[in-house]
Amino acid sequence: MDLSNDFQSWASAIQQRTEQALDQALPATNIAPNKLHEAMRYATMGGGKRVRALIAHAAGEFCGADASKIDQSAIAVEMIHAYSLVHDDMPCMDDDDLRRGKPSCHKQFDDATALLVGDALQSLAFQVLATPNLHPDASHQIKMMHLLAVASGSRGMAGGQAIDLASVGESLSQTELEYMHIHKTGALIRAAALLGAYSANSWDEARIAAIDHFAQAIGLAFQVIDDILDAEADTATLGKTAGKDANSNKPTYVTILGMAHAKALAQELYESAVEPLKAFDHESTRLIQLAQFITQRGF
Ligand code: GRG
Repeated sequence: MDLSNDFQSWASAIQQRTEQALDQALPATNIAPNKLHEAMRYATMGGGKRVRALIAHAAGEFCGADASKIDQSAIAVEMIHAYSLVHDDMPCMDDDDLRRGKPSCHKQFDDATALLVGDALQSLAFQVLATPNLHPDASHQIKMMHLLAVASGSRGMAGGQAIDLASVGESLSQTELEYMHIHKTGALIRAAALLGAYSANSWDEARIAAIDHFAQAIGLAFQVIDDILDAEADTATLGKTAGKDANSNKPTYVTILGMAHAKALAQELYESAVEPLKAFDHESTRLIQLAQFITQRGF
C-alpha cells in the first residue's frame, strides 16, 4: 500500500486518541462488577483497525468539527461495533474462537459474560452520546442518538445480522446480498460518517450529501473486501478465522461473483465513493485517502 506518510501518521494519531477516549469512558476493572468491566475492556481496547473512528474523524474534520467532540461519536460507534463482534462470535451465531488475534470474548470469559459485555457496551455507547452539552443544540444531540439507534437496531445492523443468519445455505442474488450488507455492516459505517459530520456546530448540506454518498459506497466496498480477504488471506493476517464464510456455506461476493469480479466491484465502489468529494478539492483529501486505505487492504 502506497499511502502517504501524512495519512499514516494522521491515522495512527486518531487510533491513539480513540484508545485514550475508550480508556476514559469504559468503567475501570477495580469497579464492581469487576469481571464484567474487565471483559468489556478486553473486547473493546487494544485491537481492531478503528476504521469507524477514522471515518468519523475524517468526516468530522471535513465539516469543521472539534476533534474532542468527534471522539465521543467515534467511541460510541466503536462500542457498538465491539458489542456486535462479541455477540457475532458466540456459539449461537458465528461460533468463532478467535477475534482480533486473541481468544474471542466468550472463550476468554464465558457465554453469559460475553452476552452482558454486548448489552453493557451498547448502553454505554448511548450514555456517551447523551453526555450533557456534547452539542450546543440539545435537539440536534437527540437526533444523533436517534441516528445511532436506527443504524444499530432491527432496521440496521441487528436486522442485517438476522438476514445473514437466515441466509446460511441459501443461494442469494447479488441484490439480496447487497441488501444484507447495507444493513449488517454498511449502516454502522454510514452512522460513523454522519455522526462525525454532525459533531460540528453547523454544517453545509452539500458536504453532508457527499459524506453520505461516500459512506454508503465505502461501507459496501468494505464488505466486498472483507469477503475477498476471507477467501485469500490467512488466519494470522486476519486475526480471525480465515475461510469462515465459505466453510459455513454463507453466500459472499466471491462465491456469487467470482474473485476477479469481486475485485472489480471493490474498485468501482471506491471510484463511486470519491466522485462527489472531488468537487471539494484538497479539503476532501483525507476522506479520499481513507477510501484508498479501506479498499486497498484487499489487494
Ligand atoms: C450480533 C447484532 C449483531 C451484529 C453482528 C458486524 C456484525 C454484525 C458481525 C461481524 C461479522 C463480520 C466478520 C462481518 C464482516 C465485516 C466486519 C464488520 C468485519 C469486522 O470489522 P473490522 O474489520 O474489525 O472493522 P476490527 O477488528 O478491525 O474492528
